[in-house]
Amino acid sequence: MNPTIIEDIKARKVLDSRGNWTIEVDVITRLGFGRCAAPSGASTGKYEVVSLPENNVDKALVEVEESITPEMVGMDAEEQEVIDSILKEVDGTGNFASIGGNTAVALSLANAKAAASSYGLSLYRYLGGNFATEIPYPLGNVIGGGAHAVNATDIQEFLTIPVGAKDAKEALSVNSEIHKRAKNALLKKTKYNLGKGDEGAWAPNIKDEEALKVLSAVSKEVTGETGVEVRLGMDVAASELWDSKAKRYVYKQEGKKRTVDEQVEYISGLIEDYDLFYVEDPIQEEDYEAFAALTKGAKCLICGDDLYVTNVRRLQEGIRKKATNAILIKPNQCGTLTDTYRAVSLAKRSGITPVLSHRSGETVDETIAHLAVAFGCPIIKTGVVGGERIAKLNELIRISEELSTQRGRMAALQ
Ligand code: 2PG
Ligand code: MG
Repeated sequence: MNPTIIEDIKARKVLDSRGNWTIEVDVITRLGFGRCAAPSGASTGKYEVVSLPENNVDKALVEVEESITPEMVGMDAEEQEVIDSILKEVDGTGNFASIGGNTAVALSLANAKAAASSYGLSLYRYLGGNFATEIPYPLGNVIGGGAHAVNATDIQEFLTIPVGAKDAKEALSVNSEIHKRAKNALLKKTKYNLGKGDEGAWAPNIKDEEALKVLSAVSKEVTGETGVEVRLGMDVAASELWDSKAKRYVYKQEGKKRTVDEQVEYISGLIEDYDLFYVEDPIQEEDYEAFAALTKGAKCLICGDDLYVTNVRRLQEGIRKKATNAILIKPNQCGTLTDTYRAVSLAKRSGITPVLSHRSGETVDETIAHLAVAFGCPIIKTGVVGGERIAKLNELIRISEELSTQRGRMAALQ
């Protein structure tokens, strides 16, 4: 009896962290069960696969019931590539404009989880085998604005990564301590005028460099007390700042507009001044050349998110043009596990660091924690606080527990 044969599929709509409807899928195999809910972005890349908007989740449900379930039932969930190509065939548009990238990603990941569960395995172990050994460093959003908050910083995310942490628990506790202390520092700075953005980051109405100063001071304080080295990062989400007609990056808080060259210079200056470890989308999504100009001299990770949209062809172009040295990996940008894996493996083969990431609209779905471990991504970007963020972070704790039990067993055998 093959334990991974798909017996049934159920799709439903559930709420995400912004209170929008999203699609959740259950895949039931002979001996297993997998569930996954699709996330959604606010600062989405122009070249992502198409997500059916929230008021169209009902259409997605009909699609799953009428055209996808009849194709998938009876198939082997272990044949992930075949399942993913069926999703593309049923869709027929090349970018999931018909069934929705959100529908596709929920089905694709739920399928892998069902296959893993059929063998009694965790998803990271089923996908990563014996290569899945490392817990990624959490890159957490502490302060932010842009498309994720009203009237806050221009740059979307100011992040911390506890590079000196010895394990997952220490890493998580350092990031959350920084988040708590940043609140007090920002309350003073903003005269108690402080809210939170979509990802749980503090959303102050201050200039970007002020945010960097606060984050830097607070991180140093926490490092001083814990001994854990912490580095800073940012997601500029520059496509959101780019005015394509004026050909300028528009910073509202500063009242400044920057040309492409000025943008490269500005970001290089911030990298230098704040010893940044990580900078995502410092340049808008069409401009590989300016990305390359920045990456050339940068002593930090320059990561493409909207630039690549987890798309192998766009990554190939980036590699040819030496645009970045890191790529953000978001399964819902490409719609299938197979394509996600292809992007990660091309990146790794090419010396590009893959960073597994959440979206700003999330559920408590924990799948990306498993993908980061399975694919050997050294960094996971998934926020610091909020139920939908800690769902992934706490899963890392569980995975690390499992990994150390296994290491203990191996050691006992030697
Ligand atoms: C990003 C993400 C996640 P969104 O830009 O990297 O932080 O935001 O999901 O809104 O695209
Ligand atoms: Mg981004």
